Amino acid sequence: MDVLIVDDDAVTRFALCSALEEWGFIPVVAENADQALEKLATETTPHLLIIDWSMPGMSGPDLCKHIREREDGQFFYILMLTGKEGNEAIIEAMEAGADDFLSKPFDHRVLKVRIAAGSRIVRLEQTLNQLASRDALTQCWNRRMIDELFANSIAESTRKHSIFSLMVIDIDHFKAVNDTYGHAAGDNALKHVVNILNINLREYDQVGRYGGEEFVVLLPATDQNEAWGVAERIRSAIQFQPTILGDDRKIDLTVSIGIAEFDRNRDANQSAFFERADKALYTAKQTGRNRIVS
Ligand code: GH3
Ligand code: MG
Ligand code: MG
Ligand code: MG
Repeated sequence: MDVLIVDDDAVTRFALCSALEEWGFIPVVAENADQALEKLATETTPHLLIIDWSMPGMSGPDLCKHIREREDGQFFYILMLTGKEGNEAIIEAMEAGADDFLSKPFDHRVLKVRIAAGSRIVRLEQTLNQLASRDALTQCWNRRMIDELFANSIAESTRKHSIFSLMVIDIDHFKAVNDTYGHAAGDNALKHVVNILNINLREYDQVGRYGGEEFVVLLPATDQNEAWGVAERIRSAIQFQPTILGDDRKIDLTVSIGIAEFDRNRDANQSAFFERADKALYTAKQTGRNRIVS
């Protein structure tokens, strides 16, 4: 687990780094609040923070307030490690948003157990996040999360005038799969489909399970023609790569896909845009399945 150390004193930073490494953490260092905020904006955002009080520029308590006021909903566990001591300092630090408080000079064994307590909370938060955002069966985004990502994509596309396409995928005659092979085999087929989606999509495309056997894919920076190419790759991969069951039986599947490219002038809102892709999917079903319609 990454731990961000924010302290203007090089000796303290060095002591904390070596202690944290010894305890199995990965230390990330910042000399002031600005550097700390930069480190929090990176991809491997540390969620456990040790923050000094007195620093040039923004103080530790002000940095705590700043982090708590961010709107991105991320959780950070903050231990304030400071030369200050006494109840007034504890109250001020924790009112500013710190989760814990320790005075310098600190006892290494005390810091170790405090950090262990913080890392338990960070892990719990990560588990909760995972449960709240992922589909338990396939591990792709759940409906709540893909809806949120979808709203963000539309906002970004509107703001930046960037292109963005949407794909709605529904497995054909899936009820018959359950009826023929059983519900557990049907579950395996759903996982297999999500694997194929992940293999055939780019890293920044997002897959969500929208309903039982229906998936939504967000394709940033993709126009309708490119989306069609991606959809065709997926359609054909699913048709020609059956799910292999443990007893060597195979489940052949096909999917129908509706695609639409976001058009600010035409799509009044998120649901109007979704509606266009969903209508295309409906047409794909009506005209024979195992096909793409835009
Ligand atoms: P269509 O080609 O028109 O989409 O037909 P369909 O049979 O796929 O569609 P329908 O909506 O009638 O049936 C969907 C089926 O998906 C019914 C339901 O039992 C199955 N299903 C939904 N969620 C799950 C799941 O989590 N696991 C399994 N095994 N089956 C599921
Ligand atoms: Mg200091
Ligand atoms: Mg279906
Ligand atoms: Mg369906």
